[in-house]
Amino acid sequence: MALRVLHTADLHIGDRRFGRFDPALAVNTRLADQRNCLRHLAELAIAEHADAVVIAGDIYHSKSPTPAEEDVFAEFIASLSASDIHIFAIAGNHERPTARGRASPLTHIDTLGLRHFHLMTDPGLKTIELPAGKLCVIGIPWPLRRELAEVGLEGEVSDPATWDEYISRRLDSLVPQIPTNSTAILTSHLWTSEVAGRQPYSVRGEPVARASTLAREPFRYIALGHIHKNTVAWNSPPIIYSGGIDRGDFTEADHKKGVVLVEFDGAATAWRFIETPARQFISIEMDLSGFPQPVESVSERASSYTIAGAVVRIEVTQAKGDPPLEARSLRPKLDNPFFLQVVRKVGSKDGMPFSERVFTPLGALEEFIMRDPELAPFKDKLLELAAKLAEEVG
Ligand SMILES: [Mn+2]
Repeated sequence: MALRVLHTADLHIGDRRFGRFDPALAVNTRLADQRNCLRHLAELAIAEHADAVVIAGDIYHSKSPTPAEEDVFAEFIASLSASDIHIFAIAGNHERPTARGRASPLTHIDTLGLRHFHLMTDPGLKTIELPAGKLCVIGIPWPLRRELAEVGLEGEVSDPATWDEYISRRLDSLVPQIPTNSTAILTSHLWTSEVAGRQPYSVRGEPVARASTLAREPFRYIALGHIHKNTVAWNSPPIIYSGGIDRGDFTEADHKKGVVLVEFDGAATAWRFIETPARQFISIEMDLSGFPQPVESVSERASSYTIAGAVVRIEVTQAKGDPPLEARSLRPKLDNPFFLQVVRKVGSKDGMPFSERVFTPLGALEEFIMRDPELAPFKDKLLELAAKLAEEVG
């Protein structure tokens, strides 16, 4: 009988980027995207007869999620446990409190003592009995500086070797506790040097381990979180970042988002990536210098994309004196984008852009208000008051 585990991470429930504040529900519209992806994930786990779901950290986007955000995760836990699917979770950097003993957004769920919910707030190990055999999960949450001393380390956090040694010492004490005849998995939230080396920026003192440090006997699979792009860091045993389940920004426009379904059948480990219904992000760049009808030019180009329901960024370069491309004139010409962002670059005579955006003081205020979901519903009133104020001060 095969044992099946669904690996996910970086859910970032409560990430509000590219959403709008919905005054009726008092939530950001992106929360519905996160709920949608999680519902899809629960349905997938049930349809694929998963025994367990492993969440490798960053369930929430912040350490203090709102009640509506907590409800999205509660619904996920409820639908899995109702289908007898276990959930293993560790905290990522977004939700792990830096002070020992302080409650995380996951603490209260753990306190409920649900039979199917297994939280590892600190490095630890949990074993459950399943019809297909014993499943043992070692969890190492996002490592904190204060934990270095717990394993007798005083190294420099900017030195990757310090973090690698930290992970190694944690595994030295945890691995011998793995029960015999169990299928063992490691889950953690951190960089791996194999992946960090491919990044255009350094890991800046963040926790990092070598894949070879993680790839210990008897681990059959290593479920990682922190990198939002689905990435295979090591082949045997598989060390994989599932990546997030929804897109967060334009750097992920071309990434496939999804989860990893792992199957342990006897001595064999097989896995496959399954896509989630992530929000589409579309970025269109155009040089419209000297074009008399920028709205028409952009809407014509946009017609070759599926704009409906997408987060759309239009980046145009215009010449000084061109009729400025404005989002409010463009929006009605587009097929119902979920979010529209227009970025104008104005070129000088020699064609070199000298300014990213052109703002009047009130225009700048409007931009500021629209970026804040709490302020956005009161935009008109705030702008009216600001205009009065501007008049008064002359
Ligand atoms: Mn993270």
